[in-house]
Amino acid sequence: VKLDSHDPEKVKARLLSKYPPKVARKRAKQIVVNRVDPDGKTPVISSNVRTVPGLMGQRGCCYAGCKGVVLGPTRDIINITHGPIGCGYYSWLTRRNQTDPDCTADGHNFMTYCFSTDMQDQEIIFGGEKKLKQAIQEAYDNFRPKAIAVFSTCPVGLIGDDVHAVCREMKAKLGINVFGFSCEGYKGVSQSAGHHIANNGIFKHVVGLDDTIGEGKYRINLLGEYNIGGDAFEIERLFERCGITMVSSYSGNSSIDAFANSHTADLNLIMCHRSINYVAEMMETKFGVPWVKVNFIGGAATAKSLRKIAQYFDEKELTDRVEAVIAAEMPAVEAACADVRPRTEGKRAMLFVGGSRAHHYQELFAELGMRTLSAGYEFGHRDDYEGRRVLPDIKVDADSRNIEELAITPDPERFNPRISDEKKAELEARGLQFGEYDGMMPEMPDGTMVIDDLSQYETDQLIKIFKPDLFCAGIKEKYTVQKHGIPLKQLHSYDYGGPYAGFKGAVNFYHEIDRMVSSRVWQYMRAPWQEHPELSATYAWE
Ligand code: CFN
Ligand code: HCA
Repeated sequence: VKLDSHDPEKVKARLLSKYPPKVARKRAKQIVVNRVDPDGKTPVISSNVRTVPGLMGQRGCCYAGCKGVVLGPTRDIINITHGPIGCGYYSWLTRRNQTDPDCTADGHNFMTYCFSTDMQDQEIIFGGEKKLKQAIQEAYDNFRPKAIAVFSTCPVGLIGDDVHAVCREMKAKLGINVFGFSCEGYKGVSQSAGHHIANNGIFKHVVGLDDTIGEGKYRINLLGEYNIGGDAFEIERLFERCGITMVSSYSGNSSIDAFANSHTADLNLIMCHRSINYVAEMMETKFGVPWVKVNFIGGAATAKSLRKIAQYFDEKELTDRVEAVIAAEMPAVEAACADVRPRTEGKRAMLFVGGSRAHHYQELFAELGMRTLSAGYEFGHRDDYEGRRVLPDIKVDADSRNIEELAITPDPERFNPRISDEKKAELEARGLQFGEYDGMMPEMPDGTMVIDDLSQYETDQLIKIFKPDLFCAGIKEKYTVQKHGIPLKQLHSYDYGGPYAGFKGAVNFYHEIDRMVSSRVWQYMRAPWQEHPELSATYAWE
């Protein structure tokens, strides 16, 4: 399929032409024109590498990945940021992960608070452990939480505070679970390192603490779904209709008790692989819980994922119920799609976000008849791009050179393979894939530009060359893109919208995208520099 009149190789050359030779060489490996071989193999893309200093990138830090992303959405753990106040403030509800405090009897919901040690010069010079102890005590006295977690920011690692020793001491003193994370912002090359640290910590300190087998015939965990804009609520609604019991989510609207009990589930479903694959792998090794990849972004993807769950349990009762739910809910999705499609068909989008959404959301755009001209992750790894199956020997955790792998072995007392080898082979023969996920590139047409860790300069150039109908990214990109007269949809926070997951979410998304690409307002947009050319500037190297 020819995507556009532009030759992608020429576009690539143009993006690189203004960079100094060393930078151009590095970026050349991260800007790839896609080509999929008949066996599904794609070109190699360099990713999960340090951003070139001086390039304005989209990435966040290790602390953001650990505290903000993976553990932030849990409602009843008090998360204390040990560091200067800006770090806590930055991660205070900006991600729009929602909670339902009515879920637990005690009604604990600490998500609306921002807990921080507010580190000052005093602590930088004399050490911050004393202030951290006081903060933990104060949080305990005021809220009596079941658990307190401590997150380290850059200065903590630089001055050498031992947050783990403080946590052990306070755990013994208070008699509740207190645990710390060495997720200093500078670790690794992006938020991805923080995901790994969060996965390790929650597995080490919480998973497996409660062996009670709860109610429900079909018991699953939903991993890598953070309830942004209420996505997880919509997915849970579908689970309930189908008779599927969610033991724990990781970690949208989750609770410490659910994490502690999650190893008792029959199956792990992975939504965002990038952020949570480590927990899934560790749970499989230690307790024998298998995992399958799901995607609830898009009507067809949602139906497919529900069918995957039914296939795993392989019981007529569940299969019938899943089919009934799909039959009841799909018509509204199809009708909404048919309604907007005449206006969205043929429109062109670009998606640059995180580590999984730039892939997942392409399904929704395909349903709308829209083409993805170019896409990329901020911090995805090679396997997220190229697909795991074509990379059997890749060291998945290249980012995490300085992040300790937990040495996990089967738990002799509690290891319980949820499915026999014969049954697994039978299901595999019927098309259910265990422990597998698809990368972004095998599903994208030849000639698409796949760009890792996109820079602001490249964003401006892509927009000038392609003039896409829609650009999807985050808050840092939003206003510069809009000043080019191109609408920007935030695929992180969803702006003020959502949910976009599940059947109802797909309908919301169709309407939102219709509104954005059909609106004429962007054509009237005049950027300040167009009105007042005297304000225009040129790049130093031009
Ligand atoms: S909710 Fe997730 S879906 S967890 Fe991850 S890789 Fe971020 S916070 Mo922003 S929106 Fe984004 Fe993904 Fe997984 Fe979110 S695409 S960048 S670290 N992400
Ligand atoms: C993060 C969180 C973020 C930022 C979003 C954005 C999110 O990376 O620390 O840049 O708009 O989704 O909230 O990805």
